[in-house]
Amino acid sequence: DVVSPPELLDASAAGFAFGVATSAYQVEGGVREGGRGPSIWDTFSHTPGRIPSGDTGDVACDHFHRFEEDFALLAALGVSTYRMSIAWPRVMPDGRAINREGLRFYHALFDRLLELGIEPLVTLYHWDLPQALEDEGGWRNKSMIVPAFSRYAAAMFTEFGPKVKVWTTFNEPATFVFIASDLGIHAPGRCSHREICAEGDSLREPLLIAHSVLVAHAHAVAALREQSGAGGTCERCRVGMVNCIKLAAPMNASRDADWQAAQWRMESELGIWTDPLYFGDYPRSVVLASGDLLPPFSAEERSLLKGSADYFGLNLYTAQFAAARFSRPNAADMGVMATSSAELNGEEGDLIAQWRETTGAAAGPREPVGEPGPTGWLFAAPGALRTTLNWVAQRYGQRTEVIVTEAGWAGMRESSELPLRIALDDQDRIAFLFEYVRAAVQARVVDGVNVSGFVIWSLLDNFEWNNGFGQRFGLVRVQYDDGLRRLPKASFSWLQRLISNATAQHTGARALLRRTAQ
Ligand code: PNW
Repeated sequence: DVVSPPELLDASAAGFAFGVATSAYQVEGGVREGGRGPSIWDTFSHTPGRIPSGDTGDVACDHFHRFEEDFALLAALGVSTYRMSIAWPRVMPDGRAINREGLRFYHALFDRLLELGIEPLVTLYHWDLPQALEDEGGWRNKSMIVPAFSRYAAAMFTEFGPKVKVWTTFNEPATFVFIASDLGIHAPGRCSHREICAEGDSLREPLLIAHSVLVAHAHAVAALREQSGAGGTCERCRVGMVNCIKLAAPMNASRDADWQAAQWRMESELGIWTDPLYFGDYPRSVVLASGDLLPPFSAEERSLLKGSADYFGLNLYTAQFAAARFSRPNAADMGVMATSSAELNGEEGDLIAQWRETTGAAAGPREPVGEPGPTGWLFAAPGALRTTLNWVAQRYGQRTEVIVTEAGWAGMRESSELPLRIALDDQDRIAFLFEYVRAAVQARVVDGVNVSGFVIWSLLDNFEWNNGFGQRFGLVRVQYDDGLRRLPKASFSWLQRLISNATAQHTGARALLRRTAQ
């Protein structure tokens, strides 16, 4: 019998926990209900000019009132996992004092998910910092924010530990640190102007924040470990961090320097977050290149950080080429560099410039890889997922569990001017997801990477940050101008079929094995 590729895909994807994702500010709405306090995203979206479309998350998908309906969609899809986030300002309006009403809202959500047999994968921080804490310096104020975040985390583990077993501390620090505090196009919108950056050096502040975020992660995980033992309130709980990367691909694959440039970008953009979780410290290349802009970890922090992830959460959307800007053969070998930025000048000084460029601080030559979509940044590059999964396994060990926590596509023909019939027939999203799931299957089955789950962004069209409601990532369309009606797209039915086939074949294969064994 010839097995057609889709069937093969179904069979091999059988072991994946499939899921879909959302985040609080992007879907909930109800920003002034249930005792919720303001977050930096409320402030940001209500500041004229910040979000070009003028959109805000005030109502968003109104998930706050419609979660029952949305969870019925999850059940119909057949996913085993639902990735979502808790809005810190909903459970702690000022970032510190508990709001019981907020807790009740999330209890209701988790109860319903568990009734449906769906495992919640819960992010503590998907960018919606309580405004009150921002007023005290936010992530720039390490001695304030680290204890505040770990108290919040500990309170959530205690409260929801019996219901939620898989936790994420942070979603994509790279995005909220560099995009928000450097480019200034995400909340709180810092440093879009040089004059508000310390010493006019736009990297100092993001690197200081990066450091605070990692230390806050380490302390939150320590709090979880105290509760996750036998008999603890968060018994058998697991925790990790979610990071994103645009895979860096060498522009000229036969040029060593381009491979080094690509590796450098992987280390400075992904390794900067994930090396500390596995090795207890930043990549050497990052430490050398950033000099005194990046605060070092104390010995205690290093030991808290090392081993602080039970799984590797990977958001992988796309890829970009990397090319060395230096003709000197070992220019990208950071081992030769001075350790303080003050010592760096001349050619080495250029490496700092390159570092800025590769971290997104300045626009640089970053040719996209793949097929363009409507967003400007998201090009379909399924091979990037397989390669990145292999990069992770090589660097952190083949047994490192990886969950693809996000992959998704904004549709080409989903704008509101087009007839619904066309907008709902999202064949481009199906093609994208098919290739990405297959890439993850190949990483697992062929390459032996320990990929355990595949979560699609997103269940619903939602508030796409600085792009407002214009970019639609949902498997389900939300009719913003027609009562927020939910309309499943073609990709919804496609995923439904994929999951039920995969499950059936998994069950079938197990039954067969049992019979053979007898
Ligand atoms: C993610 N990249 O951000 C976020 O986690 C979601 O909240 C968001 O809605 C989704 O992607 C779609 O944009 C990303 O440059 C931002 O590769 C940038 C990238 C990836 C993910």
